[in-house]
Amino acid sequence: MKISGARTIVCSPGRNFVTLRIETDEGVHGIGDATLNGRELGVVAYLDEHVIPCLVGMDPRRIEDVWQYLYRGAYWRRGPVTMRAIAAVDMALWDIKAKMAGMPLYQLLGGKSRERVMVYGHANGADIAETSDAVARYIDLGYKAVRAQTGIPGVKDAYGVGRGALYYEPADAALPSVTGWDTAKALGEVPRLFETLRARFGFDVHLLHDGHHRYTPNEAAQLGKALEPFRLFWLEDCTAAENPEAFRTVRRHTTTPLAVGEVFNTIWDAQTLIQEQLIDYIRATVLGAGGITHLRRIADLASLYQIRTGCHGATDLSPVTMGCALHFDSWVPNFGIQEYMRHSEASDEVFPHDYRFEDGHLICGETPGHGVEIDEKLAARYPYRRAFLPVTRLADGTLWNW
Ligand code: EZ4
Ligand code: CO
Repeated sequence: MKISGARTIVCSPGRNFVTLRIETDEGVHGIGDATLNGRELGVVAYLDEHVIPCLVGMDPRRIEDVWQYLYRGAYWRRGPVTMRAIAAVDMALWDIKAKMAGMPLYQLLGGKSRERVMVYGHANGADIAETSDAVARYIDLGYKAVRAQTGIPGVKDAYGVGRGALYYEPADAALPSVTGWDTAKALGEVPRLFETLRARFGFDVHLLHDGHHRYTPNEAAQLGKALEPFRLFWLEDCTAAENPEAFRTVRRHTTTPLAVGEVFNTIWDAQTLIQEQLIDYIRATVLGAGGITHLRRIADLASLYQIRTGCHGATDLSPVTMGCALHFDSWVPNFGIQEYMRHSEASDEVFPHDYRFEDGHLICGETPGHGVEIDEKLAARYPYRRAFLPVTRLADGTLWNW
């Protein structure tokens, strides 16, 4: 059996997506997601010029060998572009293998460890009252877990504050828009947000918060400590993780559970955080971290230390990644939670899928493969439009972590 061809498909049904379609000489095809928010065409060029020509003629059943070929064989390892290209190939090959087996993908991973996958939604508002109402809407929809972000008085567009109730996409402009930040104000406002939410909703709903790399280790420790009475499910990306040792400071000072890893590409990014038990949840994704083949290794390492998974699941990944993630989540023994930011209706139509939302959970389908396809005719109606993530500047003009 041979790979007879492959091509990238770029479309923008509400936002940009890069999709890889792999064909085989036996007529079975596979679909993978290669979307890198705000840098989409970098991955398209990498796939078209440097991956697809090598794939043609390879045996699509040798998923592991193809992975090693693209990772070791490139000499230039790791990085968001390379690892998303590898992830797209990996997703498509698992799709092909599962279709050939006539099984939903989770069966090939070892079968289901759970019936359904708990997800969390994104509640946000311009201030605490608005965010609190947004949390209420998610609870009404059946969500058991909600991430809450609030605007901060006097700060322009603090992280996570979107437009629209269920749909929030930060990559929204043809040139990066400029947002503001003020750590001192956030350290007062964020604990007030969670105090308000616990007073209104009690402790039965899981609450999460994303610091989006904005605090120094000491500030992150202060935030974690201040949030302890409100028993968060997790505090995400409380400080930047390029230097994983920074988390020793945070860990020493707070028992608030910590989650990190949506920007991680490989197991090496997560190694110190996991082995020193500096985090509680690893947020690496199928798309970001080299596909199912590699994410499985990260999850297995994490399982040795009782660290659980919490796959990134914002709209910057297509329903193809969400489909793969749900098969992975249904299998992975050390599952924690799955992020679920709803796609726009147009995105859902372009990517027909068989997973469904029910009572605060997502349930993967039984279709052979990962259960997600692309309607290319429809996709062609939504051409690519350049879109950047914002940048952040402090009041004095200093560029900060977005
Ligand atoms: O900012 O997906 O936890 N979720 C997040 C996301 C990211 C965007 C970047 O593309 O931090 O909202
Ligand atoms: Co995040």
